Amino acid sequence: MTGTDVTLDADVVVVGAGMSGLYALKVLRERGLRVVVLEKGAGVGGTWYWNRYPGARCDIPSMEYSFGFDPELEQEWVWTEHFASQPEIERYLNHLADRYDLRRDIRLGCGVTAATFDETTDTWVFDTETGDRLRARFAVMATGGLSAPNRPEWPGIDTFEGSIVQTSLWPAEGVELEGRRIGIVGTGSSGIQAIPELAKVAEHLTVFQRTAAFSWPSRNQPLTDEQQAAIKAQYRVLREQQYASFSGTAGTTGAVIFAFPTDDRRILDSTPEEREAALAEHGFSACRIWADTAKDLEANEMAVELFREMVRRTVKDPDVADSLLPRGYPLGCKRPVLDAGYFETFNRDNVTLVDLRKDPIEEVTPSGVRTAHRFVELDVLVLATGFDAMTGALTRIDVRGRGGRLLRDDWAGGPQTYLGIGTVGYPNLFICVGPGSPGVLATYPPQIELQVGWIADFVQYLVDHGFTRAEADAGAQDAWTEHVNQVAEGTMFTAASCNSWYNGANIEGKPRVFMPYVGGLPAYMERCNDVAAHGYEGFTLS
Ligand code: N01
Repeated sequence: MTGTDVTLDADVVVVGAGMSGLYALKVLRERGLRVVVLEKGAGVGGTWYWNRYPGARCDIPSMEYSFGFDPELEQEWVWTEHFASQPEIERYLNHLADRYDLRRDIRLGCGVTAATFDETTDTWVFDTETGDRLRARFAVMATGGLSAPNRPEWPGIDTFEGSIVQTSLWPAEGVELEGRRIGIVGTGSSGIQAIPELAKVAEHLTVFQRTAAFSWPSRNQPLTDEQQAAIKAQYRVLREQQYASFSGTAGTTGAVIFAFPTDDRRILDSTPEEREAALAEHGFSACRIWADTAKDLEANEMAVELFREMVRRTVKDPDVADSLLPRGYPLGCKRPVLDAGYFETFNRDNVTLVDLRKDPIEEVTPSGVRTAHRFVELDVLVLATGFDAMTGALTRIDVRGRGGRLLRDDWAGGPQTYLGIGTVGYPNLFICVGPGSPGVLATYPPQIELQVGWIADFVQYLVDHGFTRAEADAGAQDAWTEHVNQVAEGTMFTAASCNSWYNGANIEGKPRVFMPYVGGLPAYMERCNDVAAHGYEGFTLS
């Protein structure tokens, strides 16, 4: 059997039916290709299917966190808030699946356990949890950047007799929370969104915090008909602004979120009166208006002090406030968080903060959590403990390339990609919004339209030209990886004190490598388009 006479179940298997997978199916099918999507979940939506914890919502304005490929769709769809909630986004993605007749090619409850490249036929063989086995020419990995949950392994965790739930695996049937003693571990975006909602229903909520976070009030509001109509009247212009913007977001359509530097005011040159005036005018955002905080650690620390001051002014108990002050890492190192009354929640009588830096978790027992200094009885333990980001979803699958090599082993020292899309040793496998692409740093729908659209063009090119194999070159991959590292150098993302999921520091044993491309979406797509214009240089086609 050769590359051309093998029997295929599909031309392309797409792994994952989140935003990338749905869009990949649509555009690959439009190119006349037979596509099958294999999805682990019982529904479509990816992130927006799994993360249904109380308070889950997007922190990108809904009018921009949506696809622009179909002007009719964007005119018809009605968003109800500036920042859409999880149920609304899940409905939107289900609507997409119906509107574009995608479901007939999606197999739900069909998680991929292994993908193996067959060198004799230049095809991929996919094994699934259901025992199904499929063969396709191309693998499009739409597995998501934040989809491999991180579950801590405290002693006794499996003995807990109450409900233990992970925010990113929240059961569709819900969790009994009303009047319960709830504990939550983790104060990243997920925890910070869940905490105010859990506090409203819990008999008592105990927040176990390891690292105090930066979070800003989202000022979310309903989106009025007038606001929506005004945006829709100029939607094409807005989309073009998004595609051309650094982070895929025009940022003109949401509630007022952040202040940004608008001039060259330096905090290092500011007077105490000027900083006080900034606090009075901008509140929590006062730390963000200065031009010198992005690369200068001393300036950054002064800005962080403004943030801390706002926490002290908001949280009534000085000891609790002190524990909530971010320390030891710079502003801008981690993904900013938007909240709805997060710091105010610690003024409630039914909320307790446990500062794990002073009082670490020692074990979980059948009835609660024991720390060094106390025992907290719980009915429900919520884990908002994050993800093995950017690589975890891929390395948890047994992906075997040429010569039986395993992706997990090849990436043991950190991910290596060409354009974030291809990786040496794994021909015909293309990664959506992967490490080495803007990925988690740019708004997904516009980024996906551009990047997954590029992948679809590439696949079409290969088919049209009769190529059965495309693999990234080692030289091109090394040069790209070096470029990705070089662009991130000197930013707060790579500061020595920055421990984040962007660089793998949140997962024990994970190599510390900064993973996304911080050069911005336009520079990234320019490079991808240039590669395409030169016959996909950097890939060997045969
Ligand atoms: O995860 P995180 P997340 N013991 O990794 C703590 C996107 N998102 O799910 O910082 C005790 O940020 C950990 O502590 P530390 C968004 O891109 C978006 O909240 O490692 N604590 C941290 O506090 C976001 O950045 C939206 O010391 C432990 C927390 O758990 C990304 O997803 C909403 C621990 C994990 O925070 C990830 O956010 C939600 C342990 N063993 C998510 N292990 C919106 O659009 C971990 N922690 C708004």
